[in-house]
Amino acid sequence: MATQRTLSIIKPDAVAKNAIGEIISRFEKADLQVVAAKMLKLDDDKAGGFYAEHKERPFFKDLVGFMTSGPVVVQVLEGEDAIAKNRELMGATNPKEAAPGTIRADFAETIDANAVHGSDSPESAEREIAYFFGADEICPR
Ligand code: IDP
Repeated sequence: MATQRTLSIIKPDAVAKNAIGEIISRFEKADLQVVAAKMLKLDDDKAGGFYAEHKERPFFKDLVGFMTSGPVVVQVLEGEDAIAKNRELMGATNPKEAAPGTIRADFAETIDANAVHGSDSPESAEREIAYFFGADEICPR
């Protein structure tokens, strides 16, 4: 499997719990390197555009409300099989169904405030990374 990049977001609930370091530590221990990172307070347009594919879903308004409720940390992670590896570290979307030891199992309680986002395919990784970072903000080792 080739080296990939994926977009990770530490969501407002995990930032509020002071869990930024513990979550990033899990990425690093799994051999994912942070090659770009910044803290942002999203507005409705930025959060809504990011989740545009969910626009018609009943939870869209709540999702945007949650993602704008406090600062987030967005990062580009790089490594072997980074997209699937990050999804594995994150656990299932619903923390109640997330495997023990995953980020969502350990840091989240509900599906609407589930600690982290991670790209789910190479196509979404490419779109999502470009949504938050210019090429000059990414620093491969
Ligand atoms: P993912 O984050 O695991 O990729 P998606 O299905 O892409 O999951 O959903 C995006 C986000 O929308 C989820 O992380 C979660 O915060 C929120 N979400 C998904 N399904 C529901 C739901 O049924 N109720 C409330 N929020 C939801």
